[in-house]
Amino acid sequence: MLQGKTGIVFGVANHRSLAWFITKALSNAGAKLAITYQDKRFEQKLKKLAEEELPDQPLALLCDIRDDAQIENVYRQLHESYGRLDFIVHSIAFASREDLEGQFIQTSRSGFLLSMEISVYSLLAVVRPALPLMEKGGSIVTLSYLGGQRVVQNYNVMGVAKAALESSVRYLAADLGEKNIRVNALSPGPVNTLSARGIKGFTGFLKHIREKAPMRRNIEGEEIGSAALFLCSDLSRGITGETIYVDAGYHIMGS
Ligand code: 1JT
Repeated sequence: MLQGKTGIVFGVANHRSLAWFITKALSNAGAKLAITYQDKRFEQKLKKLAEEELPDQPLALLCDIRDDAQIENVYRQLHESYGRLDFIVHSIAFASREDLEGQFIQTSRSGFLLSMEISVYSLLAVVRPALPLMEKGGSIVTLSYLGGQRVVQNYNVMGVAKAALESSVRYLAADLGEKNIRVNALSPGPVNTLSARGIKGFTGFLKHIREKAPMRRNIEGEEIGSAALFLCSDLSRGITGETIYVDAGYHIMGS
């Protein structure tokens, strides 16, 4: 499905990362890939994981998305190795633990700004310098969550960030449509990742979703990988500015 295409996935932390499930799906579909990780501590583990689980070894690059120089460096290396770019997957978010419990109204200025910078601005920060490499068009995919559309207890500042992210998807889609670059979001149901772990009541939350969702189950990482593959491939060539739920139908329910 992606033979002859080149892409980059931002936000791989470990084998549970949604970015990792997406990387596997894209690699298995024949894409040439680069992956980025935030912290040098992840490097060895990720390289080993890539050797064990991917058919083709990706460029693995360090990238703190708060640093424009590191982003520039990533694209410089990508340009040298692959010469061009067809798709970008942005799977990056952050909020302080204390902002993901209690009341939204208690969110500090610094917590709010940090979450918005890392979870929202980073999308623009990784897309803008990629445009010269996307001369033949392309596909950009980011990861959202239902808490950006509805009030989901504890999601708090991340909900506000995801609302801004989904809006950013629409504005970017409008900006980039004439270059044949599409911009879309996936909105998965909750999955047990490093980000989710340690969130108060997360296990009970997964159970609640399982009981309410039309398909009576949670979502698996592979299903998010498949949806990302669709959005990165030409199968989705008529779709831009959209948020697609991958949640076993949970979001359609009223009660
Ligand atoms: C972040 C975290 C972004 C957890 C996230 C996230 N997007 C979805 N989740 C899972 C989740 C979290 C909560 C929730 C429901 C799902 C952790 C910090 C980094 C950013 O509340 C019901 C809190």
